[in-house]
Amino acid sequence: MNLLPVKSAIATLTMTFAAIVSATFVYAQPSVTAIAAPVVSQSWIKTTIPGSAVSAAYMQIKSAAPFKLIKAESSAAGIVEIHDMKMNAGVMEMKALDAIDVPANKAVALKPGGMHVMLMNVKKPINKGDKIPMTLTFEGANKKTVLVTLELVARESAAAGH
Ligand SMILES: [Cu+2]
Repeated sequence: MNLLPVKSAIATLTMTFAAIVSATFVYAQPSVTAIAAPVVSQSWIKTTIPGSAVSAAYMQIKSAAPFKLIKAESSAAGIVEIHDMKMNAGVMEMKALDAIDVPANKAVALKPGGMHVMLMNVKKPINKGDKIPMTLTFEGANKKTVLVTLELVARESAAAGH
């Protein structure tokens, strides 16, 4: 019999907690939708050269709010990294980047000879017209991340390297 008041106290607490949670949720909802995810266009991926298990993906990224591209993943490759290429003493050098800055309203181009998403340990040859899935993780100024999924169509590229 003594348990009854305790139980109802718990019930009251639970209800209060639920009210707080739903109030927060309602408040948070508009701010989540206010920051739109970056828009990726003109995306494509290079066909693999026979005997080679590397490829590179290119695209244009544009966003109304500042973001950083912090990660790229694809089920088609064992390793996916964000790379940049620079001429160093007459030699093209490639290096891994931690992130690519995407400023507000300024298109960022990943293109042959420049920044690219590098795929290594590609699981099977990528042929012309193949569709390769990719997921990009962008981090906003608020440190929240958004995922953008792509389907990259494979194209042959005359450009050497990546
Ligand atoms: Cu590379």
